This record gives sequence, C-alpha cells and structure tokens, in this order.
Amino acid sequence: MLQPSFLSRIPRRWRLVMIVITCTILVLQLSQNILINSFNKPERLKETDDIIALIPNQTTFQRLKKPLLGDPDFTSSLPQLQYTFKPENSTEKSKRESRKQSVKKAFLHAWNGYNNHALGFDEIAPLSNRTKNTFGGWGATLVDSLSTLLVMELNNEFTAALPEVAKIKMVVDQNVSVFETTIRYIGGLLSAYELSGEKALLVKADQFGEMILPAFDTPFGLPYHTWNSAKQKGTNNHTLVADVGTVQLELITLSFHTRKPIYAEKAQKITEFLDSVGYAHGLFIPGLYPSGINLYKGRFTDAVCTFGAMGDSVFEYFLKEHVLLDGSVRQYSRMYIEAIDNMKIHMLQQLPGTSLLFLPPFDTRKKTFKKSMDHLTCFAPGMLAMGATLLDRPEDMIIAKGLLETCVYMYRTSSTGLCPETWLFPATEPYNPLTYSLSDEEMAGSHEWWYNTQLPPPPLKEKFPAKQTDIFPDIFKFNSSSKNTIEGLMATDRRYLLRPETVESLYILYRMTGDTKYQEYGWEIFEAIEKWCKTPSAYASIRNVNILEIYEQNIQDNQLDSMESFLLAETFKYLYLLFSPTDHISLDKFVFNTEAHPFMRRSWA
Ligand code: DMJ
Repeated sequence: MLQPSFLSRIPRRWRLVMIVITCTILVLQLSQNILINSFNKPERLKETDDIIALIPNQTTFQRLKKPLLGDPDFTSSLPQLQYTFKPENSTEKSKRESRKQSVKKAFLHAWNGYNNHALGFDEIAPLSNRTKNTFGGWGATLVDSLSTLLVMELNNEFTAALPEVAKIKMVVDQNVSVFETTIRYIGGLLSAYELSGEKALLVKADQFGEMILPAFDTPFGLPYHTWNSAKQKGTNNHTLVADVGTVQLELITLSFHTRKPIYAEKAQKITEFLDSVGYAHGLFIPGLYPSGINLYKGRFTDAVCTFGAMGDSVFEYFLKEHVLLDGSVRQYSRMYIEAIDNMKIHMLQQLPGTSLLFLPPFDTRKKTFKKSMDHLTCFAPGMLAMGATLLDRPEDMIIAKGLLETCVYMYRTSSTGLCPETWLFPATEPYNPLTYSLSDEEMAGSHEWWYNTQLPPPPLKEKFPAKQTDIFPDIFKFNSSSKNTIEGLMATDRRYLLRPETVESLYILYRMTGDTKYQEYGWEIFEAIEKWCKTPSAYASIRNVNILEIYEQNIQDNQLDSMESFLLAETFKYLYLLFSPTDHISLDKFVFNTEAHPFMRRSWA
C-alpha cells in the first residue's frame, strides 16, 4: 500500500500523468471486454447450434458406384445450376473429346515430372528439376493432385500415389499457412476420400485437422496466419480475412465424415465473428470486409476491401457454405447478399461503350479505389453466376459475364495469349445497370428517360436480352493477329503464374449457360499454356506475358522456375471439365472448395 507521504512527494504534474495513464488503460480494457462480450452474445451463437445439430452422430457416407456423377439419391432444395444441354452430335463430341484428351495429357506431363523429380516434396521447380518445400514439406503437389487424378479417371496413378500419402509426417518446425494447409491438404484429402472411399485419406485429413486445431485458440477464434506445429506457436497477431473465411467448407466436411463437431464449431465461430463485427471493429460498409485483421483485438487493421488477393475467397465461401449445406442455414446467403449488394453499389466499375467490367480493391473508409485488378479476382464471375441462379439475382449473371469478358480480354490482348497477374484500367464510371454496355449513340437515344425522372426507366430485361454472345462491340472482336487494346488498359505485373481463376469461371459459365464460346476461350488459354509454359519436365510460370514475338525462339528465357500445385489441382482440372460430358462433376451434385477440390452435395435437413 502506498503511503500518503510517498504520494505527496510525487510532483503534482506526475500524479496527473499517472491518473491519465491508469484511466486510459481501464477504458481500453473495458472496450476490449465489450468487444469480446458483444461477439459472444448467446443469440449470435444460435446458428452455431444449428450447424452442429446438422453433423450426423454416425457417418452416412457410402462409397458410390459412379462417384464422378455425384450422389444419385441427392436432389437439391436449391434451384438447378446447370443448363439443360441437348445431346451432342458426333462432330461436336469428337472435337470435345480430343480437347479433353489434350488437357489430360498435359496434366500427366506435369504429374510425371513431379513424380520423377520431386515426389513427396511440395513442388517441382520445372526448369532446374530441383525441389521446393513451400507448404510444410508434406507433398503439396501430391495431395493437391489426388482429386484431379480421380476426376480424370487416372486410377492407376491414383492407387500408386496412396502409399506416398501414407508416408506424410505431420509435425514440422516450420511456420506453415493455416489457410493453405486447409484448402490444399485437408480439402484435397477429403475430396479424394469422397471420390474414392479410401479410408486412409480421411484418417490423414483428420490428422491434419488435429494438427491445426490449436491455431484457432485465440480470443475470437480466428486462426493464426501461420502455425508451427513443432513449437505449438503462431507467428503474429495479424491475419487476413481470406485466411479466416476460407476454412469453413473443409472443416464442416471434416466434421461430417469424422463425426467430430469440433471442426465445424471452429469454422462457425469465425463466421459468427464476421457476422457480428461492425463500425467499432473497423467495418465501414456492411459486408465489405477489409483484408487485414488483428486477431487479438478482433478488429480490422486496414479499410481496403478486395475481391482479389487477400480478400477473394471469404465471399466465395459465404455462397458455397449455402450450397454445401443445401440452404439449411440462412446466415450464409444473408451474408453473401449483403456483401454482393454493397460490392455492386460501391466497387464495380464499367467502361463506357464496352461490356467490360472491373472490380478493383476499394478503400471503404475514404471511398476511393485503385484503378487496378488482379487475376485472382477472375474467380468472381463464376461465383456471381452461381449466386444469380441460387438466390434469384438475374442482374448478377449479367455482371458475371461482363467481368469474365474482361478477364478473357486480358488473355486475348497479350502477345502470348496469357493473362498478366495485375493490370491498370482506364477512367471508368460506377456500374449502372441502366447505362452498362450502352454505346454513345444508345446513350443519346436514351436521353429522355435518363434525364426525365418522371419517366420510368426501361425494364432491365429489355436492355439485356437473354442472348449475350454478341454483346461485344466490333472493336473487341479480334483474332490473335489483330490485337486491339484499349488506351490506358495495361499490365502492371506481367507475370502469368499458371493461375486457374479465369478457367474456373469459364467452366462454371459454360455449364450454366451452355454457351460454347466459353469452351473456345478456354481452348485458346490451354493452347497458350502449352506453347509458353511447357518445359521438358513440367510447366513453368511466365515472366512477361507481353514478350515481343522475336523472343519466340527462346521461350525458356521467359519462363520462371516455379509451378505451384494449383496448376494440377485447379487449372488443368477446370480445363478438363470444360471439355467433359456435362454430367461429369455436375455443379448440381458437387461444390468446389477454393482449391478446386469437389465436395459432394448432400441433404442436411
Ligand atoms: C489457389 O490456391 C486458391 O484458388 C486460392 O483461393 C487463391 N489462389 C490460388 C490460385 O491462384
């Protein structure tokens, strides 16, 4: 106990400073407690209870006779996603089949290269044939490829890979991304388990799950960005919204198969966190989550919301949780709709006189955006198209098509036919459904209704007829020898990293609309990958997608010694499915995790 005589000896100024400091600490502590308590309000956890109740107490999963066609007993309570295709004629069939076989051959080339030079390591370096361990050294390419081996019916290769999977040892003294471990390893193992019925794969997925569980023991249940399983330690207090919001599909499915509710509980606690945050946590616009999070404070650390790097898959997972659980938990579609509605109001940009749409990162506090977009954002067309049908939002299909045309445009206007990692776009205006894709003449013609508020605007359907194939003005119809580009639209990061997002959206849009132009776009992309990325042992990323044609002789000089596992998990899988019979991995029977591992859709109610 401090004596009054001691206190009175401290100068008055210092006593005041001490009081101010003590009060500040008390206020901070109090507000932190309020944050934690407001997040843990019992009513917020209702949906957690709902989802735990859905986890069966005994597994109902049975090995299917034809797993690639999905569960024959499942009929969704959600709207049908796939277009009703007419039977194809023999010419169409042979063209499609030959393209499918070419993609399969390309996948096998990469798979064999990995097997011969890097089996058990995370990646093969495709130029030097060295090995890389970037994701814990557990064989990322091996595990990430399993579901593709099954989808491509490479059953001998799949069986030969199983003993290698059995050799994986969990504990490593390395900081490994919790997000990547979940989407590549747990997602890859679970999907391959569902497609093959190989119990050992589920056991391994469960081991990975147990390994990362302690990473979720933080004040708000948000997992560390990286986790060291040997030291049982996370790296720091900062993580990303895509990291915390992209574990739900995998953890819920893991609970379903293991009958251990703990995984789904951890996943749902994160969703509850995102559902409960508001202005006090740094969320300025509902649903537009900024990308950085301090996991100890339960607050956003920046204000920039993006559908590209660091934000992307959180939005994808709101919709896919709705699909996985077949609409039985309403929270996910509510959160998805809130995000997409505000994205359309605040973020989406249109380029006057064209059908091109852009979705740039957006500062939700200053309400400004950078005029740039990255290839990662090209997953959004697929997501929006699915949401359009599932949640009856027809305008989102129009937006999906416009965004996809932009992504494809970036491939078709580079000198290699490959897409840059990021690009800048010219002056745009905010997306407006009434003026989107109108030419100057059409705008002038619509002057009256546009300026005279007495007149009702024309109905949306008339502006956007069902047939969308010819929405491009003539200047955008070009072949590879006449590459028109738009002034001010330019690549900033000119690398192509073998990314899948555009072909992912092409597969989804093709399966949903039946429009064969999406197959043609996909084939062009595949041919460009074959030409520019192939190496004697595998496939390489590209330094510069706009390399001058005189360098065509030295393709190797333009290649980087890197092939991420998503080429095998995603890019080749989506291309293969684009040219497969349309009931093969149907969107009405499967939902893909963000690493393209198909999970079986089932009834939960
Ligand atoms: C993949 O690992 C996943 O698709 C992830 O969601 C984001 N990007 C890469 C591929 O580009």
